[in-house]
Amino acid sequence: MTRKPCILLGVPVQEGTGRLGCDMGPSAFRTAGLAGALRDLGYMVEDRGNLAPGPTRDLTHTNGAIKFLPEIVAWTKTIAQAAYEASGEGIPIFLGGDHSLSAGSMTGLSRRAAEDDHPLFVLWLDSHPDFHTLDTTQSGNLHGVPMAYATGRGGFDGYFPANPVPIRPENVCMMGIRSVDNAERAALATAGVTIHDMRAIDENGVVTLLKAFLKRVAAANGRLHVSLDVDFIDPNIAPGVGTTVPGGATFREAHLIMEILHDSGLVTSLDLVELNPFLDERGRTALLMVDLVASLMGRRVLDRPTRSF
Ligand code: NNH
Ligand code: MN
Ligand code: MN
Ligand code: MN
Repeated sequence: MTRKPCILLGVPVQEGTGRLGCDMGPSAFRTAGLAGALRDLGYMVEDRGNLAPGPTRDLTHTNGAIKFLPEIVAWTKTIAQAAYEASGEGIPIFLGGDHSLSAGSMTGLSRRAAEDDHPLFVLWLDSHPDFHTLDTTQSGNLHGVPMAYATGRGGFDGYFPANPVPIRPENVCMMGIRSVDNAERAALATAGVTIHDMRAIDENGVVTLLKAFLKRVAAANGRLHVSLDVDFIDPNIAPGVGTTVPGGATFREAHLIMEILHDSGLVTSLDLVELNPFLDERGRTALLMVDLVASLMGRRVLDRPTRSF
């Protein structure tokens, strides 16, 4: 069986968060052994090093809270192009960097998927929906907007690059949500995005919720992008992130999600975001993330027949 190569793309963007440190994320993923873990599973791995943003242009917005708009716009352009190119060659894995990088990855991947006649679906694993527009963000941190941009919500025109193939909100499933701002809550009420907050996970378990979504992806012959924000996981086991939110996914829930995703055979790309090595403890968050990627890509405890989902 020939498998597609894994293409590692470092994205040391940190201007989308309120604090420094995410620029060291790609380096920490490499130090934690990501490429080796993938090679051990039999993948060809091509590490393309780190991307760099293009030139910035002056941009001002009426929402004075917004921080680093020119920088994030420049990054988004670069990342979208890299995502478009890499997804034609293999399985792109974006090593963040803060979650603003997903504005670029999702739009580039969606463009590629549409050209290949597949709809793009997104599994969003995060404590936050990141569904602010430029007009509604109050923190001004642009890691809070990528999902709104990628799904084609208004207000990005003239600032962010054109998004040629907006992702259908119906094709997005969020899990782990437990911190939502008022403007996001209002927008999500009618957007059509599937949202499983922590309560839904507690009441139903991750298996039922995830399998229902994967069935939809398979039925639509879709491609599946997974966007994994470190703060999806409980901060007790994943402290290396700027925005810790208590009550997150356990080690077992996170691994189970990864294993089921692998069994589905649907995942075609991955974002690993918000790792802040400066806040980590002896690399444990980076190592946990690498472990989760290994499960997603096929590491298993025992051989078992691949179960349908
Ligand atoms: N919703 C908040 C904001 O927009 C927090 C976003 N922070 C994240 N997102 N870490 O995943 O500022
Ligand atoms: Mn996020
Ligand atoms: Mn095809
Ligand atoms: Mn988050």
